[in-house]
Formats: sequence, C-alpha cells, structure tokens
Amino acid sequence: MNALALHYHPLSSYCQKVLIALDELGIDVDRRMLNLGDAAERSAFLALWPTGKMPLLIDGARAVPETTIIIEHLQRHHAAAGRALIPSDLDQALDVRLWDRLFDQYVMTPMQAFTADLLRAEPDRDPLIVAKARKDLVAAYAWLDKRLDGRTWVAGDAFTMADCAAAPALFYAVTYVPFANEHRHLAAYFARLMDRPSVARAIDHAKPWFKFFPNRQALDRRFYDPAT
Ligand SMILES: N[C@@H](CCC(=O)N[C@@H](CS)C(=O)NCC(=O)O)C(=O)O
Repeated sequence: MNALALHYHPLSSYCQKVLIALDELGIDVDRRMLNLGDAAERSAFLALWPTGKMPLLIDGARAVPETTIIIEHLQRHHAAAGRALIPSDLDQALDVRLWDRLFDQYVMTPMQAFTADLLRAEPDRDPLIVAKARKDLVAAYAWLDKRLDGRTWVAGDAFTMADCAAAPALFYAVTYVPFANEHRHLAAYFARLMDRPSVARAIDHAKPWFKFFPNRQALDRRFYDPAT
C-alpha cells in the first residue's frame, strides 16, 4: 500500500489543483474518493480534518491539509528527480506563492460563491452575493490580463504551483463570467492551461462527474456533452 493517500473528489476545483501538482511532480498516491454528501463519510472525514475541506493528503501518520501546504509538502518530500513547482530561488518562490494566493483568494473564492449559490434552494439564493462574486471576477480578470501580457505562465518562465491553482479556478470561473474580448492575454493563457497534459488529465478524470456541476450547461462542449 502506498504511504501517500489523497482524500478528494474529481469535480472539486481545489482537489484538481493538487491532482495537477501530483502529475507534474511525478508522484503516485492512493486516491480515496470522498462523498461529503454522505453523513457517515463526512463525520469520518471531520475526524481526520475538522474544517471538513478537501483535499486532504495523508502521509504515513501525518495529515496534510490545505492545497498550497500539500503541494509544498509533496515537492519537499516526494517529488521525482528534476521536478519542481516552486523554484529554489527564494524571491522567485515568493512570487509563485503570491500568485497561488491571488488565484485562490480572488478567482477560486468568487467562483465558489457562484457554485454555492446555485446549490442552495431557490428561495435561499442571494443576488447580492452573486453580484459581488461577479464584480470580483471581472476585477481579477482585468489585472490578470495585464500580468499575463508577454508571459507564458503566471509566475516565472516555468509552469508552477500558481498555474496549478489557476487552471481549475479559471476552468469553472469562465462558466459564470466569460472573458471579455479585450482579455486576450488571459484567454491565451487559459488555452495554454487547458492544453497542458496534467491539466487535461485532471479535467478528463472529472468528466463523468460534470453532470453534477450545477452550471454544467455553460461548460465548453469539449469538456461536457449534455447528451452523455
Ligand atoms: N483553502 C482550502 C480550500 C478547500 C476547499 O474549499 N475545498 C472545497 C472543495 S473545492 C470543499 O471541501 N468543500 C466542501 C465543504 O465546504 O463542505 C484549500 O486550499 O485546501
């Protein structure tokens, strides 16, 4: 049995962030599919990690939560030779951590607010929360587009942890707020992300589950065919 296990769900954007990182770092884990909708599974998971947020990495006796910490841990202890998502140069590493944080806080968070709203019963939906999430995404797209002018990846020359965060965040975000025509650099970056084999594999792995994504009708037909 592999000492490394990941509690996760293929549809979850934060879980995809770690799946992409595992693939990039050349690391195998036992994948333990988690159904938080099941009361028994939820309470067993809460006993492992009390925030109840996935993914959670188990490394021997150690539980490692929070995607950014998981990726740092994986790189430090388990990465295949020559693979890295956080550069050894300290200033470059700070830049990667900054852009990882920015994607989590300002793209993942509003994107999740849209999804959470759709998952609520109709009378409990809140147009103010959705309007704020839309405003935050529109603002983020504008500064991301500037940042990506002349860049292949968001932090440095190589694909990094920040790009692992970016791919699933943008994948779902564009279903709620598509890029404006002027966001050429961001749109080109998004296309590069979707072509990256590790990202394509994480999305492929999620495909059987997209029918449960509440905004599935807005997914690109490349990824989801409503007839299936
Ligand atoms: N800051 C956390 C966020 C993780 C997170 O929001 N996970 C979502 C799935 S994408 C989750 O577990 N949602 C279940 C819930 O809130 O009950 C991280 O980086 O790991």
